[in-house]
Amino acid sequence: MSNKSTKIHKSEPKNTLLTDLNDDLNRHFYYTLGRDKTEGSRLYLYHALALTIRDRLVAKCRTTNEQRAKQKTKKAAYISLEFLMGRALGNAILNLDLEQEVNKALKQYSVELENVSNAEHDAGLGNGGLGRLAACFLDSCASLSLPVVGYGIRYEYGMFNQSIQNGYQIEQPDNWLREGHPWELSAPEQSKRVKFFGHVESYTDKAGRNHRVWVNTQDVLAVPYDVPIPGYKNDVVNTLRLWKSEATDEFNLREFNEGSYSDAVAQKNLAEQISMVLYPNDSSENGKELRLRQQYFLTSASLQDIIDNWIAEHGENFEEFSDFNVFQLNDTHPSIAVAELMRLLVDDHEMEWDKAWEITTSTMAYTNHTLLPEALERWSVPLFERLLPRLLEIIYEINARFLGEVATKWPGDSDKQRELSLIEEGDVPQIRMAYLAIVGSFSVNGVAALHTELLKSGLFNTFYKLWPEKFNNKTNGVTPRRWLAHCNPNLKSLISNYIGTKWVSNFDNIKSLRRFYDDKEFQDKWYAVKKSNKEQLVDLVKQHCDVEFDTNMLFDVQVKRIHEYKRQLLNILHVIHLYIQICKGNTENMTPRCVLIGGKAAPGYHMAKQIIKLINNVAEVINKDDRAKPYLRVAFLPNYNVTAMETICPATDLSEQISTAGKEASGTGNMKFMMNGAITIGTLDGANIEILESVGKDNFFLFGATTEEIHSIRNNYDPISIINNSENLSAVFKLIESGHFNLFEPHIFDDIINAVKCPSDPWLTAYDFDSYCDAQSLVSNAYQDKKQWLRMSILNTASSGKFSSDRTIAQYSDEIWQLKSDAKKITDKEKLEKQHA
Ligand code: 26Q
Repeated sequence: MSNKSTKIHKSEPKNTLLTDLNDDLNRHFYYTLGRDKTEGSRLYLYHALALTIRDRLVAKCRTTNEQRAKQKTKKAAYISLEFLMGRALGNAILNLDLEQEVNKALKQYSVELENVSNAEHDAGLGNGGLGRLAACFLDSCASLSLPVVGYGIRYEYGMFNQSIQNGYQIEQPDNWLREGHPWELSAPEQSKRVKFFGHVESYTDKAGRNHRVWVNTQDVLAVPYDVPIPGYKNDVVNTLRLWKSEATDEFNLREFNEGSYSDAVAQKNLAEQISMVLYPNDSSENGKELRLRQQYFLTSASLQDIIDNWIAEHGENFEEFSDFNVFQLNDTHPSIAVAELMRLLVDDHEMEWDKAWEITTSTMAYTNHTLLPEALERWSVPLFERLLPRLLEIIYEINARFLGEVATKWPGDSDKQRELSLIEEGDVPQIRMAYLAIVGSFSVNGVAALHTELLKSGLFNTFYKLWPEKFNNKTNGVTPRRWLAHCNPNLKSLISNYIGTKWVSNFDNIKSLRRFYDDKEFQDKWYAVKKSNKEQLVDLVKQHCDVEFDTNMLFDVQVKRIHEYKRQLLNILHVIHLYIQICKGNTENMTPRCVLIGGKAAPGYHMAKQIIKLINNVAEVINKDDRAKPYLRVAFLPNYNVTAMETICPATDLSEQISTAGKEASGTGNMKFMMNGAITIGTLDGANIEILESVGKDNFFLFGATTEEIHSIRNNYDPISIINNSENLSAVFKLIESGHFNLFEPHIFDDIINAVKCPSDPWLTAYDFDSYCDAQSLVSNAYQDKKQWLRMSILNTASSGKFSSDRTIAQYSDEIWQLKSDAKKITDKEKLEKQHA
């Protein structure tokens, strides 16, 4: 799928051979896979259909690459340790506009597309928001016809599978490749070598120039696997290139020849370990050597790939390199790219330092995704020195020159030097990766308006003073193809019947729905769609949680990674509050609710795991209590993932976005729910603020302390007196402390209780409780006015235009990457071809 391979084959088969999808499906089923109808299992049909679709993707990918090679356009590389792609089949069928043909072809096998699609494993190569954002971005880049390549790691094991035993999270490996991955094509001939360990030597060449050489290294091979990324009905197919690590041949041979077979095998294992498993987003995993090896492996292989492609076209002339290339670093995870590009240019391509620095700082752009200081990556200098000795030298050199600049700006200010240095002093000095990313990039962006403001005024304030022009905001978005058109087909049809189909590729158009928010007939249809989506979720919850949800009740949903700042705890405290009201008989006028919570806790995150246990125990008590049944049902959905969200967000009435203000950089689940007509209950945090601005305060349930208030609250925060002064919260605590939810498991919730009661509780759970309950009663009242709720629901979808990742990517492209869309040229070319035919 790369440019190179397309040049070789002069007599490739004509695309026109791929006309009859039915024939292709049969051919792949009977011949490629060697099956016959009696063995027509779902899995084989899935594979046959995937190969059928893949053929079409490969053909379009080739045309896309050929066009771009001719046009010599600027390209962006989106470098990310995570791409949370989910399933590919349904998305590809939608984007290639093959729904009808596929349904027709499947008739002969007497199966529905949905059943075939269910055989696909999620590509779970990410933890959560950051990884899924990368996947939405790829969809938007292809749909906007932008030349963007994704670079990531082909993890053998993705995000762990979660099951629940006795209320506790159990992690199981996600062997997602076991049954084959039909979407990838490997290109071993384009493998790259990545160096590790060894040491650095110097020599002076004949011209008297000093060189540093990194020698005696242990090399690992990076083998590319390309995954096609189709644009929406535009014939563009971009590429996601995922690297797999393998041992180099001579590496094995050397050990083997020395008679040490087991050492050779051990070395091979060490090399293959690099792409073995995705790291969970877990503070206990910080500083792990294997993670640094993954980061360098991805970065080095990807930069080499881009430079090799450049040299194939331009030779060793890098004059125009930065006019044609830009790199977007998805958080600090690949930020070693700054030093690696310097190394490749200076050491391997013999460029002067200043010239190389000019290229680096005009091609690197960095996106920050967190405001939590503890989440900022640091690597110990001794580890770096052992693993990547040449890169450490380069970082020292970058730092020395940078601190020179700092001294010019703030002469004699040694505090500033210490504050901004890429190296943090201490017993074991640490490299501050975010600082390396800022110093080496021409653009630094946050992912929501508030987040960017907080970066500028807080975490990166001094850098902002030094280089205000680098800082910019790019509010996140999600792709309306997967998150509305694909996952909510009934709503897609309803919307299209009223406003036409343009909204799928131009999501601004969704605002035309506003005209119908008060239209009785439209409302009735809207209601019917939501109801049928809720039926699907009822089935899912029944199957995976063994809890009966009822479509007449309010579906109140919080699904996301489990983290204290996201405050699943606040949610469950409110559930307990409702339960107390039921037990007291205060049920007059109570709105019946089904509360669904789902998400994974990092394996080493004790508190998050305790919260899962509490949710499950509370659910068990409430669901067993007949008094609660008409009013309240609670379920914890195990193994929340992309595919589960595709059933959850179309069925949700109320979207819980309740993080402590100033902690959630953006959030993207909030956008998926909004698009599907859920109403948000949320704090003024991350992109919630922009959602509220778009939909208006009458269509959003706002509560909680603001970021500014939080600073002053912290100074004399006294949660115990807050609890004592709140009738509701003290009742909730009394019930938990009585052991009502852990009758035979004494003290298991003590940590949680103490955390909320602690004056230094960073998440201010007790502080926001009453305000949250007030907002929840407004929700309950609003839901009883069915017509009013429908109006709000329609207005939420109609106001979600801004939250399309197409808008986000257009801004990245215009304001950071400066790419040109090749949409028009490709269409023109196709027109010409058609004329010739
Ligand atoms: C770090 C060190 C070692 C191992 C793993 C990690 C690690 C891995 C993943 C650290 C962080 C992540 C992921 C972070 C993430 O998903 N952040 C979310 O990004 C979204 C997209 O911008 C935002 O919407 C969310 O607010 C933000 O939390």
